[in-house]
Amino acid sequence: MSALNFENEFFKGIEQIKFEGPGSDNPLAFRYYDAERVIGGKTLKDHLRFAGAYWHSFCGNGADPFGAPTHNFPWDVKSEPVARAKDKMDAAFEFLTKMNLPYYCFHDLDVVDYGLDIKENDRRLQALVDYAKEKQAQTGVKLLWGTANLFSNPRYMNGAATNPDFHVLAHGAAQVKAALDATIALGGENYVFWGGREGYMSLLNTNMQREQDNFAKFLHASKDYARRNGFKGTFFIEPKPCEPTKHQYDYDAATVLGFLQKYDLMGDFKLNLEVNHATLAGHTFQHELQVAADAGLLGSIDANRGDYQNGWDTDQFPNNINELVESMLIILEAGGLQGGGINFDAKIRRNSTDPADLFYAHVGGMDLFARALIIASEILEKSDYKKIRTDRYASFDTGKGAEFSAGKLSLEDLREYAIEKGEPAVISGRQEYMENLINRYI
Ligand code: XUL
Ligand code: CO
Repeated sequence: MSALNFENEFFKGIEQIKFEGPGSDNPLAFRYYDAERVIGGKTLKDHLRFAGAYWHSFCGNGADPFGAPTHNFPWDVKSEPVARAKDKMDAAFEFLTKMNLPYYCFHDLDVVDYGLDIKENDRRLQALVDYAKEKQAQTGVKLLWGTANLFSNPRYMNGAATNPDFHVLAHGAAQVKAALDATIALGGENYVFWGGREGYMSLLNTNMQREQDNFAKFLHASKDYARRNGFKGTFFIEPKPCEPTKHQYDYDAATVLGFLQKYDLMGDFKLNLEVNHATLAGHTFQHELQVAADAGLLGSIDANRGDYQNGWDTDQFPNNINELVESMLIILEAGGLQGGGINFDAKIRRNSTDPADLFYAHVGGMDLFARALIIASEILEKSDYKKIRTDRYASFDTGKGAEFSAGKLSLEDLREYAIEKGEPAVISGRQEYMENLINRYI
């Protein structure tokens, strides 16, 4: 029996995960994630705002295109959908509590099975929202964001908001309405749109302009509905270049920035960036973070990692400290995530079949982010990292460079300057120096 009291306990024999410090060799303890430790005036808990992802951790059963489920969950046995969903929710809140995850995230279809009857689906979701309200009150766990799954049902095979058939789009809207109602009822802090099927498989049968216009109208209608019904949080678009659709409209951060500007959605929408989506788009995660930060759109993160040898979304748990230190540098310099947190959109491997595996995965991910945050904050405070980058652009701070930055020089003025000053000096970019600097602090 756990020290915590769970009536319907699923992870028996696993106690609440505690911080034991870097010297600990307990695989079920934190070595760096000391939730109340203060860094730069804020606790680690408040910086990181970790969330568990309902779909991977409580629904993902290990099935892949070549094989059957390997994760046979004890909460997934009852035949009546609402009763089975309540067992799953018991398991979810037990895990979140034992894991010290302050938040969770879900799609409508994660919490309860949907059929084809909209009103029946709404009734089922409402039953689980009522149940989740109790669970949130008992445990203090909060909803980071809700979303609607507009990609699994066969009707969405040609898209939801970008479907060429208006009738399908309306079904997507019904689902978003219910998911927004659920998010608002549960005090959800944000709402996510990930458009897995919003894009095209072939341009031969696609009117891209019309689909994107429809997508924007759909987002405006969703936003207006949510605002009318009291939603104060942020909407996030989650970019991904492909998979399942060959070309997704929300390709990457820069593409979404252009879309939000074109369709007048900048005030309400920010980005939820995912590591493995960035690498699929041919970018580093750091690149995506920087694009978002520079545009004031750095909202939230889906934490995971890809596999260097694979070209698809493997959604593995994070384990690359260099990648995360560089990421935390960008996040800290941007003043943190705007409204969001760090959601573990990651799944344990198909052959990780012990109940404890889910805990090891999250312990590793949370510790890595905490460690990266501590290191990045030290780099910013103690090293010449910021100064080197500032100094590199010093020529734009005074004299003609400053005049250029202020928009005061013409092309002819620039030519005159080049002639007057002659050939520029060779100045090193010092990349290896910077790489070593990061490694010194790790
Ligand atoms: C898929 C993905 C989604 C979104 C939510 O690649 O990341 O799980 O995070 O729909
Ligand atoms: Co994601």
